[in-house]
Amino acid sequence: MTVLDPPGVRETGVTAMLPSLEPLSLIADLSGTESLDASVLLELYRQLVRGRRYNLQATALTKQGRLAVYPSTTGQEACQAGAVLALERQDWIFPTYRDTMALLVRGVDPVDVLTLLRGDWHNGYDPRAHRIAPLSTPLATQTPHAVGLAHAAALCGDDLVVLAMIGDGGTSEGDFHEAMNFAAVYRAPVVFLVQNNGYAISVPLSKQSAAPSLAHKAIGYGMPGVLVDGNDAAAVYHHVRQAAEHARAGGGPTLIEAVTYRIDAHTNADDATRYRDPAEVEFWRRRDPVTRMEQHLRERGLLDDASAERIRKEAEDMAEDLRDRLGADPSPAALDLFDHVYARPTPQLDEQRSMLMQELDALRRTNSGGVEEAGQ
Ligand SMILES: Cc1ncc(C[n+]2csc(CCOP(=O)(O)OP(=O)(O)O)c2C)c(N)n1
Repeated sequence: MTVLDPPGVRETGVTAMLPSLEPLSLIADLSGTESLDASVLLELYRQLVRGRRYNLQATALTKQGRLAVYPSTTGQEACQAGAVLALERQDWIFPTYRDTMALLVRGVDPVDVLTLLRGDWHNGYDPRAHRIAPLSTPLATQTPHAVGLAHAAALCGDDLVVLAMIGDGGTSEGDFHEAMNFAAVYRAPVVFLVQNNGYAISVPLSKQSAAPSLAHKAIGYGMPGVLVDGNDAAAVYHHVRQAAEHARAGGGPTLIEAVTYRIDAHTNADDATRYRDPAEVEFWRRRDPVTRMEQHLRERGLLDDASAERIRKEAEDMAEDLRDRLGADPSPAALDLFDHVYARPTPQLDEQRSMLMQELDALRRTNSGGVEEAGQ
């Protein structure tokens, strides 16, 4: 596979000021990824195809009014698949709103993945069962949580690593800096994965950070920083796995910057043509992570037409099932509102619950029809 050109590092002369043993490794060769098992590469490809189809389907559902909001990862699938497949089953993931494909790769039901973005239940999946924290909409708040869980696990002697996912814009938040510092000082078993997709909504990276790369930020905290081609699933897999093994062995955290691109708008509520040049989008389309992996597998004789078709069909079936099940309108019961506030309801909540119950009963008596269902 080819590496990214350009690698995303600006020539600012800052590199010259780094200590000679600077911990940043610029990923400019293929070492490590070439030795990956064929089964790993094929699974990466399967997840890329599935993720791309899921992105298309979720975007279509927003247009049909079936999904309130969807932050697409079209173009970023290699980061999502590579990072999650590199983890062990017991490892935790702390995702942002954009990382729904990561949940899919972990095995969460696609409908449950989208529940929050549909404006339905507050969280569609059980975080403990899947070892995935809720999707975080406030930027970077998930990073100190990720470090806290990792540090607690280390104190308890639990063998687990935490993947803290964040966007390039999120790295400007105070929470991110506190999380990085705490993780480095306590050698918490965390892998910070920054998906640098070039923009924080309409704000380009050049207005976000003056650092030569986001991976360089690791240096100030005293942890290794790695800059990786985020459109190369094998490279992301390899480097996240290395960082996770380093953390698992007690080596502490690593910051990985995966350079990628958000092909779609920020969400369905955004018009990216107002701030992006079509030529730039075209540049990145030519570096599509799905076609790159397919080409690589075909060149190595690891993929033929029949297996490509089988993988495509599996992704199509997933999309059809998602369409069918998300097409049904949810019918939440009004009183469930009170069931998920506190483990033990407060007297005030009990009082409000019975008030609502009485109102619904009264409505039901005067209007024996549609309202009755809402109160079920
Ligand atoms: C604390 C906070 N401030 C502002 C916002 C509004 N906001 C939502 S997404 C976003 C851009 C984030 O960009 P980035 O971190 O690069 O992630 P991306 O959306 O590109 O994946 C902003 C500013 C927010 N959600 N939380």
